[in-house]
Amino acid sequence: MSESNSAERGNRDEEQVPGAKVIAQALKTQGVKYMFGVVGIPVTEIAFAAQELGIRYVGMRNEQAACYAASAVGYLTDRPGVCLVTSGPGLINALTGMANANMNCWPLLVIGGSCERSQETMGAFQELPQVETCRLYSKFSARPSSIQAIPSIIEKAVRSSIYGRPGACYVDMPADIVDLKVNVSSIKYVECCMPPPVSMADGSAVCMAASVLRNAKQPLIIIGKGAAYARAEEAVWKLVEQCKLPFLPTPMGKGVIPDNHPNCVGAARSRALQFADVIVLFGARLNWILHFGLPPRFRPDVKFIQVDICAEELGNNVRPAVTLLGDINAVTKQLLEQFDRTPWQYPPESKWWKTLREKMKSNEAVTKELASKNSLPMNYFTVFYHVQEQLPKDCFVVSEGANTMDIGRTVLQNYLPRHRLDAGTFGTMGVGLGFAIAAAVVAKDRNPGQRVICVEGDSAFGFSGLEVETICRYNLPIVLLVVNNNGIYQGFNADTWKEMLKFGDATFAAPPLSLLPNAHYEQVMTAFGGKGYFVQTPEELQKCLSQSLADTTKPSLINIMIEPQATRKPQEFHWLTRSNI
Ligand SMILES: Cc1ncc(C[n+]2csc(CCOP(=O)(O)OP(=O)(O)O)c2C)c(N)n1
Ligand SMILES: [Mg+2]
Repeated sequence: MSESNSAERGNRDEEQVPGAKVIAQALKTQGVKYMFGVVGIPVTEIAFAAQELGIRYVGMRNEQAACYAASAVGYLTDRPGVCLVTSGPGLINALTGMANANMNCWPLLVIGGSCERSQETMGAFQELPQVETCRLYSKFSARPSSIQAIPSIIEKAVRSSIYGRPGACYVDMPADIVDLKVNVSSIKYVECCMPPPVSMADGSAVCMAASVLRNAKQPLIIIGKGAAYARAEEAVWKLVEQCKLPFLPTPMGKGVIPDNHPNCVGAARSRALQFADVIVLFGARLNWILHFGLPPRFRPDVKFIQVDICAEELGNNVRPAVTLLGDINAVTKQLLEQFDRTPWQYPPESKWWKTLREKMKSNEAVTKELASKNSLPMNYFTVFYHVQEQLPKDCFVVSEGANTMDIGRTVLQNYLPRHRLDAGTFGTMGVGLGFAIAAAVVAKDRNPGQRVICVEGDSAFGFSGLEVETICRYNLPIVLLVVNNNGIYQGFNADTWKEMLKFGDATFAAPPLSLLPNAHYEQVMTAFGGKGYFVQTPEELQKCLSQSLADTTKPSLINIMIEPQATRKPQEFHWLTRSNI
């Protein structure tokens, strides 16, 4: 080696790197592309360092929404988004997002700054036992023992978030580690973790599942968001068509096969669940959303074939007839092999199909009738009918609220997998704007021109309403619809509200469900330079929606006034509907 070369090498060894840069480089090495957060001591430098390395940083207005956004990126891209939060209250604000991600089985990596280690237990600024705090809401919660340990801890956190059943992970970064500078050469980056290994089900269980399905008299396929996450759309679609089976998506399973597919029995959901004798669950859990798989919503003798990535899920609440443990895409292909070898089709002229078709027809007729009512103020069905008319087929639909989400889900169609994001398994209000921001940021990168429609109840909107500023700051392609009934589930019109206040102070007189009548939520959007509309009639809604969709230069918010006492159509089963969340 020449003298000048060795001198150069010596200088490089002396080059110092701060912890913040090591963290950013380790994240980049693990394939992280998106970071959402709120900066503060000691994490601000991490956000700068991430941007320098080409990781997109989206500054949000509250850690809760930032965490929802990061988790949605995980679901959409199958690499965890990072939520960067400051110590103490910043981290605590992110806990709902971690819990929500874990409940939804979405990968997420939260990085929390924390106080200097030498000040722990002394009453340091924003001091909190953060690793312990996060343990309950994550798969993995740890702190690197030194700056040199950062790359391996981050690799482990990213890997844990996507391997097995995906979920939230937490890495704690004390201020002294973030700020410490060490020689570049003392840091060894760990190679990007391998993609999750693809596990397959036991061959004899696959044979048994095929045989149970062949003998079904009233079969049903249920497609959950686990199938969406596993990118199993092609295989599940093929199975449904090849075997001519009726299918039902769970809320976020919508779009794995398009909602307008002739085999979709979503419009006869209760009937399909109640009378199916064999049900294949593709990444759908028998939790409250599926009424625990128990009577009276299901037959007592229903045979479940459970396909899931997580062994601990198998057998929850009901003893399944067959369990297929493995990657949903790979296992569905195994099932397809069985039906390729010995072809089988469920007879399309069966009584079961007839029952389901009749029920769908009658349910659709009731929905249509409600939608066609032209009395004012509008009802939910009229609103969603007009929205559905204009919805671009490839748009993301984000939704939350009680009636708004429940009714909207039945009318608004999804045609693509992973294009519906809602309050999910945890029933969390406040996720909508964060999810919409995540979808819009990903869409900008992957599919420019794609729109995000975010359908919010007026209460749901309030939880993270100021993220409208974030939407405007980054000029994201989002159309926000606030379905405004002046309340939570139901509200009151301005006259009734005024009358009620005559009975005393609002803290006693106003029903807990009520919100301020005729609130002008659209002004939140105009305050930050976006387009805002206040609509009261179907014609105004049609016009403003087409203007909003046509204007790709600005986000917009349409505040849609509806009848405050409007509800769902009569239900066969009232208990444990989605409105109870
Ligand atoms: C974090 C959180 N807080 C409270 C609730 C209880 N909750 C369920 S739905 C809902 C809001 C429903 O009202 P809105 O969004 O206006 O929809 P609507 O039913 O009126 O259409 C609330 C507060 C919840 N699910 N999550
Ligand atoms: Mg409401």
